[in-house]
Amino acid sequence: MIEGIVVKAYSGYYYVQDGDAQWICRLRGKFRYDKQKVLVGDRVRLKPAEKNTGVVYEVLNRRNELLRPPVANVDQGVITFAVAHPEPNLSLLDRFLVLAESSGVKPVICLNKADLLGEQEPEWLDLYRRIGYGVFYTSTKYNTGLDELRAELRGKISVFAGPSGVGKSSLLNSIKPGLKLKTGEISEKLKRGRHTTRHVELLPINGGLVVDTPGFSNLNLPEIPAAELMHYFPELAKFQGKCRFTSCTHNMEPQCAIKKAVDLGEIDAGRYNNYLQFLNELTERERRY
Ligand SMILES: Nc1nc2c(ncn2[C@@H]2O[C@H](COP(=O)(O)OP(=O)(O)OP(=O)(O)O)[C@@H](O)[C@H]2O)c(=O)[nH]1
Ligand SMILES: [Mg+2]
Ligand SMILES: [Zn+2]
Repeated sequence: MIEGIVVKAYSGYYYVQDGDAQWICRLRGKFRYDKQKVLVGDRVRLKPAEKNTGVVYEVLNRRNELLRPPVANVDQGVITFAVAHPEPNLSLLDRFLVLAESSGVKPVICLNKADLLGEQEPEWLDLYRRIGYGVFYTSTKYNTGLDELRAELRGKISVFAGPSGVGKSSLLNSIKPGLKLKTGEISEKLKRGRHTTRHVELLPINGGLVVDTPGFSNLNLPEIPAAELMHYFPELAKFQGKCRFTSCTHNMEPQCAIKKAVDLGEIDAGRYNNYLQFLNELTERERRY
């Protein structure tokens, strides 16, 4: 048996990477009966057949599983925004961060199109750095920050996510010349009414595997209990157990350690507002079901 990673799935064929070799596989019949899904990113055992074909016999345990895009065993999410065109939306960034944290995927933040602003990075970027997130400030025009980002991809499965037009595909093209992912102007994308990037595929880059995803501009919060939301805001999680009431949701309750920290400027008010907005959404959802 050979072990490898599913890098692509296409009309019933699974492309399994094992070092430099790629095996084009069918699934063993049992998968159909068990209704077991095989995802891009899965580690599988296969039995070789003729030439470079084979049959997948077994899927090894998954560490995690993303729904959108459907990828298993993701090490990190590179949440990408642009300095401008399109303007960064920090509420959407916080949504991506909550989604990644709750899926067991380490998020890092990439702010692209640095050339539109210059050397001085926007202040909010440092806020996220201080919270503890890895931050990359890049430009595919001036090739800034690309070496650092490239190094971060080594030995991992990374998913690039973020709104359409921020330059996810352009970044990957710059990191690995010859990749030739399609890129485009936002205006052209809107005209066509769809995104440039579509298929889910793990691309080998710099000793790592990377997924380029189509951008999206809205994102539902994951299915997490409202009471757990604070754990996905690392700077709020630190205050666990410090409020007067153990059931404190850090909203209206008196003697709340988090509200106090916001008043003192220890917690950023914008982040806290996004927390409250997400809390409200999750509470509404719990009321409906
Ligand atoms: N000024 C500037 N423009 C950039 C930079 N990187 C990419 N662009 C431009 O931004 C536009 C969108 O780039 P894409 O790479 O297609 O964006 P994307 O995030 O992959 O978009 P989707 O696939 O639709 O999600 C293109 O016109 C790029 O040339 C950059 O660093 N600076
Ligand atoms: Mg793209
Ligand atoms: Zn509280």
